[in-house]
Amino acid sequence: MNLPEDTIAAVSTPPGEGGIGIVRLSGGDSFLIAKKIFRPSSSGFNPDETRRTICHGFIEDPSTAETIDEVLITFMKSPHSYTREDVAEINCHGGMIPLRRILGLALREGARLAEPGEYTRRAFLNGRIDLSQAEAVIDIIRAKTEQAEKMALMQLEGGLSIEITDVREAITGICALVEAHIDFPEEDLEIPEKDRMLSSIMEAETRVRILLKSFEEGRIYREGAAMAIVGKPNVGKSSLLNALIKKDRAIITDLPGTTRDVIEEGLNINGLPVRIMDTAGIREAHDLVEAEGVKRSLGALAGADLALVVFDAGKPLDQSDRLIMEKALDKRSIFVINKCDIISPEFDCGDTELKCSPCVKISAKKCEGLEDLKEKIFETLVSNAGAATQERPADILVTNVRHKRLLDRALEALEQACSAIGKGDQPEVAALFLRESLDSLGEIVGAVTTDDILDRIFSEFCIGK
Ligand SMILES: Nc1nc2c(ncn2[C@@H]2O[C@H](COP(=O)(O)OP(=O)(O)OP(=O)(O)O)[C@@H](O)[C@H]2O)c(=O)[nH]1
Ligand SMILES: [Mg+2]
Repeated sequence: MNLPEDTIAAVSTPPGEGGIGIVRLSGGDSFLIAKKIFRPSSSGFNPDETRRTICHGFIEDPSTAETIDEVLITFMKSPHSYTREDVAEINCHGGMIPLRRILGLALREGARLAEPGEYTRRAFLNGRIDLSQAEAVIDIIRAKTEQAEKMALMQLEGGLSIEITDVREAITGICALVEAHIDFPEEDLEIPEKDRMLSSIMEAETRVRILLKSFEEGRIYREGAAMAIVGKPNVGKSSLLNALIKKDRAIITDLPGTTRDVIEEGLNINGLPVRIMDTAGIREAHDLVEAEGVKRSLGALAGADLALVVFDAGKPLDQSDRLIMEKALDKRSIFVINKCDIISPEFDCGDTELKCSPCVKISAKKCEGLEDLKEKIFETLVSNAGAATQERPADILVTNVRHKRLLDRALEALEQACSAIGKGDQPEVAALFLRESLDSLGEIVGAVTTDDILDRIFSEFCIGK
């Protein structure tokens, strides 16, 4: 990897009209280029003398002396900038024309157009942040929920990097021990030493497993959740869908077996994107179409993060209800007792079977109890997702798929190293696996990396970041 030498420029604000637009220059010549196209409004302007300074003035085309725009320029001297290089940020009016013309002048005076993510790539190459922190920058820009943004910010603050670096150091120590034995093949490992190695590797495995678990916990915030409404026919599933999305989306009739297909709609619950699926009532099908509908209901249930199992309070619980409870047994579910406006004296809300999951009483028809239900949905879906646990502080959190894959690989390699030592294989074998785990973990923070990996990561950024 070569350290960058040239000076780059790009528009760093999104396209379209805005109050302010920013053209950003970074690199050794950025002050020089900015000064060529800038006429300061007061004398005594010398950005080279301070770490950071803001100057007011005008952008002028040096070849024609035409004024392009009135601007403020922030000059940040290396290393006191985002990229650790000299950076000049030109704040102009936020229209396409001034932005394009100022960028054009910067390019004409010697800058090169920045590639996507190149500023952040430079911040990484110049050692200001590591790779996982650079990736957190993309996640912050793309976050769709407040919680996802909070998680990415924690990653930017470096908790994950410190943990990974720490685990790598521990593995390096074990690796040194194992490699010491490569030079003395005739000496077998002594039992206590072997046990010590094994327990150190297992300790590293545990730390990697904790990180992997945090990825699963945070998934809902990144991707949203899928929620299936299931129950026997006519309990009010479609009525519930319509009530939740406040639209007359699904057909409602008093004939059991009205819904035949899975009907999907999106809903935002406290900032969490939830895909709701209304499904066909589950029962012994009466015809081919209904049979297919029931199959799809079960498919939707299987793929959902949460099941709303709906019961009709107008009738006592029966065998069909129990069958559906059973099918949802291995799912996170909420029992929804619907039609509470016409609750039958035979319906027992205190039924022990209803105690297996959180239970909410509603009337879909009268739109009652829906706020309670939404609260419960949110609670159940995100119960402590990403929060600190006994084994993990809140700021050590894996949110990125690339990191998850590398952690999977590292864990597998550690397990193989353990088994090689356990079986009494040549120490070279264990050393090889330990090195592999070190490399995988190193790729997360960028300690081990190639231009290829960097290209792939930074191509996901927008230009100007
Ligand atoms: N009184 C009362 N009736 C309701 C309530 N919710 C739904 N219903 C009625 O129950 C009947 C069935 O409602 P749907 O929403 O079609 O029930 P479903 O579970 O989707 O039925 P299928 O699609 O056939 O499985 C309709 O007549 C609704 O008006 C409620 O909260 N109170
Ligand atoms: Mg229906």
